[in-house]
Amino acid sequence: MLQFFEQARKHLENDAIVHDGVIYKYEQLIATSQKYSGILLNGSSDLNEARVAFMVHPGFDYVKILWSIWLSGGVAVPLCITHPLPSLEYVLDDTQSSLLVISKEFKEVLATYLQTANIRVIVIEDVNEERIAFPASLPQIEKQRNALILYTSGTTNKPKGVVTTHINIEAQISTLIHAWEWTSNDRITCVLPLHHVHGIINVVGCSLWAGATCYFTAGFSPKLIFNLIEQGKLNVFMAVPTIYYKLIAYIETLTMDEQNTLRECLKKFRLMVCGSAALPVTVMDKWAHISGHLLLERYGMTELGMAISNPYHGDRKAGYVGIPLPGVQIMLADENYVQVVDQIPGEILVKGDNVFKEYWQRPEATQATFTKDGWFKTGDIAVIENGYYRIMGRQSVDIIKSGGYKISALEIEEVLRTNEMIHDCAVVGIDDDEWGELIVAAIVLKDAFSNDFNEKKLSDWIVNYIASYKKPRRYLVMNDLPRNAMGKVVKNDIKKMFVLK
Ligand code: MCA
Ligand code: AMP
Repeated sequence: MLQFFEQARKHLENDAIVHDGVIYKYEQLIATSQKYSGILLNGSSDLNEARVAFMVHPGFDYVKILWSIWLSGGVAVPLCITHPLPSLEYVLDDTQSSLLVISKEFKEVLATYLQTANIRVIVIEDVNEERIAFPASLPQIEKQRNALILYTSGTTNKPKGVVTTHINIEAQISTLIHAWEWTSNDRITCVLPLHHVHGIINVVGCSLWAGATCYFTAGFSPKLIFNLIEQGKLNVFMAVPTIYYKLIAYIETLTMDEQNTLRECLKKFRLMVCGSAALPVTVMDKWAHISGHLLLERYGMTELGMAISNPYHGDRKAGYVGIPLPGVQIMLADENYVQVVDQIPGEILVKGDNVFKEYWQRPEATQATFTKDGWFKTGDIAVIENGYYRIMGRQSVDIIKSGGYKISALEIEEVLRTNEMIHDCAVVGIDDDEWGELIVAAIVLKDAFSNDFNEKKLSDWIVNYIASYKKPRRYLVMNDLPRNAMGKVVKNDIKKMFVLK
């Protein structure tokens, strides 16, 4: 029996999920997931690692589908609910998913795909749960089997599927359960998207493993979050720095009385965590002033779950991500993968059960990302100072972190180059207080459009091909891109031009 299910069985009477005011107990979550496994299995005894894509709003439906995929032996492929069709098709084709589970409202965006694709489709609203029987039996799942494929952007133009096994997921969750002292009395709200690790593992995975309660609100809304907080519903909160920035901005619009009420409620929290991108010290300080809490910053990656964390008890140092989590081995290394000494920066290398298995059907990329000794190369640079790790940046200028999302500059450039107006382009991220980095693009126009550039038209066009969070927010029209003697675009010069602009 998979551990997540064993865990849930210990807490049958507890509230697992609260969604739109409806309470779902663990007992109900277990029963419904089992019933849905029967639907997915459709008479077979085991999905045998078939990829099952699902496009479902965060909430009870999302969790029941995820669990039913795992119970029936499938590999879960959560689709981003805001992606345009080309990005969805890319994931569906790349994973060769044979089954797709969707909420009714996503039929429209998938319409052209559904007309031609050879895939079994289940629309949740078309299933009458009352009338489904429990499957006669469920398969025995070995923990080394594949469990999840999440797509991550990197230094290639197309995102890669990160495959994690049940062993990996259990390691990623259990280290956080211990390190952050999760219990069944905890209550958290999920405000993050559920096609990435932060939401899936840290928030939903950990809370349901602990027998705690996870509240779902409709998307990210400071007002809804504070409503829950004021009602005393929550005692744990986790988010990316941009969300804390936005919550602070919202609080500053409230009256002093309202701020004081909120402060009293926030003081009662036991834990507030921040990560996925560097937490600016100014945000940490302001949040401490508002809430009385020093945010616990940690470092993670889709390929790893969480790897380094400030302590739950003890010093949480601003600007530092802490120390390695239990079960996670970290080494800082030079360009030859030789360990560097303290206070000398090096690339973060990681080993442990938490580390992913492979990039889906990309053996060369998988091989290239591990050293000969089996260390995973993160591409992030850090230094150890007084025992604490400080992230100094990334090796590649082509990886941008905006709003907590990892975004490939190359992927955006590839799309921009297909636009009729554009001859050449270079995408970079520039520092931004709210978003961490803001995506911007330097473009060289084709002659026919040199006097006729319409930024809005380009901006409206691009979201047909990439998610809106990947959209460049500013453009700079140039005659030529700056290049070095080898003819390579000098992206750091482009960054400076935007800052000066
Ligand atoms: C949206 N907008 C942006 C960006 N995104 N502007 C600049 N840069 C951006 N990146 C604009 C929109 O165009 C819109 O403006 C307005 O902001 C609101 O858009 P919306 O999509 O509604 O934004 P939101 O709901 O306010 O979203 C902000 C957000 C979201 C909640 C911070 O970005 C988010 O959920 N981020 C978390 C991503 C995440 O989970 N990352 C973890 C990856 P207009 O109205 O003018 O058009 S896992 C990971 O990194 C590892 C494992 C780890 O360590 O955790
Ligand atoms: P993702 O692939 O979306 O999981 O993003 C992982 C990347 O986010 C890491 O490789 C880091 O570059 C970055 N990251 C995560 N947490 C932090 C943090 N606390 N400080 C700085 N960067 C972070």
